[in-house]
Amino acid sequence: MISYIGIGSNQKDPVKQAKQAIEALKTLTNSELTKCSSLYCSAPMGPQDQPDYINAVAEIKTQLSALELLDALQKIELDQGRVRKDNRWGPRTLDLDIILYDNQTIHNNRLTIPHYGMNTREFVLYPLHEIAPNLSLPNNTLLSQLVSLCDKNGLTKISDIHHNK
Ligand code: A4P
Ligand code: MG
Repeated sequence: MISYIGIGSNQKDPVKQAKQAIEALKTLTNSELTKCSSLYCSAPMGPQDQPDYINAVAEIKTQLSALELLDALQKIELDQGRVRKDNRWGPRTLDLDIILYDNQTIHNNRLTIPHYGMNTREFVLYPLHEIAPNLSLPNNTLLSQLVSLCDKNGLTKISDIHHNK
């Protein structure tokens, strides 16, 4: 299965957190990191009294089920000091979201895939488009179409990291 993982951080040296998360993704069991976007700086969505975010998207090839993948990602979040709080969209050291899992649509009590916010979030769409320009969603919407409809909202590329496997 090919899956796309959204990476976000706005606490405790976000660039370092994002890079550390990418390193952790390289060590996922039964998986291989196949691509990773540049790091991007984005304005916070949600409460504005929090720092800017660093965002990126990684492509992995995995034999893990979607739930096994979620468990593994939540372990990485915890390893990097994530404390789950009730304040929705508040600051976090690391957030790893499953944006897409193969061409599947999944709805259960732990997972919604495609990720519910992906269609309108510039910090998901632009990095994803950087590494997968020809992608289409399970409902056949073209990613490039979503990108063209999505304001950049100040999103800037801060570094190019090229990962070949
Ligand atoms: N869950 C359901 N579907 C998924 C999925 N596709 N991938 C469930 C991952 N998790 C999924 O997540 C809560 C629960 O969502 C999980 O236990 C899982 O079972 P969480 O990470 O504990 O909580 P959260 O991330 O705070 O909630 P939420 O609503 O997912 O937040 P978002 O939507 O991820 O937004 N601004 C910028 N610029 N950049 C950002 O990255 N991120 C957020 C968080 C807010 N503002 C931001 C950014
Ligand atoms: Mg999340």
